[in-house]
Amino acid sequence: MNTRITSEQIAFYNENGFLVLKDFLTPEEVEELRAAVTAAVVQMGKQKVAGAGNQALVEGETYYDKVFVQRLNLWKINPTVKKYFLNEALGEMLCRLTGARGMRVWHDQTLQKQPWANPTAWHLDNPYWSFHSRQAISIWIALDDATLQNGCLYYLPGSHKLARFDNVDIGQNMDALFQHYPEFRNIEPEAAVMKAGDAGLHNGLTAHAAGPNMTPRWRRAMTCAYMPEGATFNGVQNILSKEQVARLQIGDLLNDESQNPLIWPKQ
Ligand SMILES: O=C(O)CCC(=O)C(=O)O
Ligand SMILES: [Fe+2]
Repeated sequence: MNTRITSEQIAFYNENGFLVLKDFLTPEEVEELRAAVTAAVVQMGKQKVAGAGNQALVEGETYYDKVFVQRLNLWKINPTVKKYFLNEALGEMLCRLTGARGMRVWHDQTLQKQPWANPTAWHLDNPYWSFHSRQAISIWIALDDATLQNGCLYYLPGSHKLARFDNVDIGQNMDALFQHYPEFRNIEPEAAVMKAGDAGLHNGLTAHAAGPNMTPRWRRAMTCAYMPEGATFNGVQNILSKEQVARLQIGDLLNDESQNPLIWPKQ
């Protein structure tokens, strides 16, 4: 895992709200991570979120189920996934990019576009989550080559600076976000074509999307969203179980090590 970044890359990330890292993983590492993700997905069956209290949410046959196969919090059941995403050096890199003093896992997720998958509509991530922060960041690692044909990501440069925290309920329409943010309409999207092992980083408020998969092969990715240390509960349930939400008040520090482990700095 190559977590070295230059000050130019940090400046690019802060200006544009995203950054693509070539050869983030070696070919051996991609193979190891891909195998671990595959095993975890098989282990989970139709259950979408790993861990106790999450049995109810299962995959169905809706439009959204055909955007991608989505399985979350694989780190809780797979030590290899945990090794990659709860990695100290990665946490330090994310802090350098965002300026946060510490980083916690929010949730990981594998997003696997099946052959002929629907497109991923334009959206912002952070408004879905149980905290609000301009320093939230996600890493998206390509497990297969991601191309214009099979549904690579697209980012809207600079959109993180204009975005707000209110959630736009994204449905099937690719353009729903632009109705809410007319100021995004003139921004030229940046396609993030990647080789397996390359990684994209995006701010939790950067608008992003992906095309459909127009190939008979899978486009698999493994991603993880990170929450800066010090973030507090905003009342949104998202990935938290009912039991966890019942114990939280708005404004409480989100620092449960079993749900949101601190990956940097290590105590
Ligand atoms: O992989 C995709 O199609 C969408 C990725 C995404 O929305 C994310 O990583 O936040
Ligand atoms: Fe997203």
